[in-house]
Amino acid sequence: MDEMYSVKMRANQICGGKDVHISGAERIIGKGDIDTCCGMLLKRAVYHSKGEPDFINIKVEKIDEKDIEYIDALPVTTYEVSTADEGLLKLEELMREAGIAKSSEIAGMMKLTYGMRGAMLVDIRTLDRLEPDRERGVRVTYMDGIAGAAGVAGMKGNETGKNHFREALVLATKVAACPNIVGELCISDDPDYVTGYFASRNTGYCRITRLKEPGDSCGGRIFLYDGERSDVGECIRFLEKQKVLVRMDSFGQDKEVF
Ligand code: WAQ
Ligand code: MG
Repeated sequence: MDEMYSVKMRANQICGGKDVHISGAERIIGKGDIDTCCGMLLKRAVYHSKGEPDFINIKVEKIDEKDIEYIDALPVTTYEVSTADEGLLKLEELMREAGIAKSSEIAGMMKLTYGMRGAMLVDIRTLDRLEPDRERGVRVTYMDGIAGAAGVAGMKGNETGKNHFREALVLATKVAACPNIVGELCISDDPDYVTGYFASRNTGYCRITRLKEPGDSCGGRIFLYDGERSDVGECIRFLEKQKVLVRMDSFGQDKEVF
């Protein structure tokens, strides 16, 4: 196997003295794809619909193949809804299905995620926020998808390599495999991407076709924690540090998507 590298991109804008997140991405690729990958991620940052970044950071790091955990992608279900309100109700219903009682309070917390680079980590019993840095949130890194015969996973998508669904499925699969995480809520902060999801080991990856109105740049993620406080550190370590490749093969090598 080719030597493996982690590539991370993040782009920020300085807005009234405050750092605002514009774009970020995580990849795990072979050595031969470093230049293509960096080029695509740079393009994605520079031409982002959230605005022009003041800073773009690309970090390339060699990783050891032995440290990578392989996980199968969550099964996917799509729920068609016609309004954002209907979508939010569906989101709450799915949370309850996953055994989360305080679903409407948690859905309401999505309003507080604006501008965060990472996700909120919320205790489902107390609704306490568990992220060490609440402005930044917890950022899941070191993951990518592999799609067998489709070649280097994730090089497909639009001209900047962005494929919302594929990247979200990779992230959600890693998060669902994390100890003590019982669910995840996500709404894109990209103004024109209105499909979001709820994901968990119980429900799989549940796409909801409308969770906000077009043109709205609000969005974010909440990871739902159920466990002892003493285990939060291990949970965050897995999210931030564990190297994961997600097998997307069950999606039948759909070259359009992957
Ligand atoms: N770790 C933690 N939080 C993240 C990460 C990460 N690696 N990446 C993004 N976030 C948070 C951050 O607050 C962003 O503002 C927010 O999530 C949204 O990120 O099936 O595109 O990259 O079609 O805009 C859902 C796809 C797409 C649904 C979600 O999210 C579908 C999307 P975005
Ligand atoms: Mg975004």
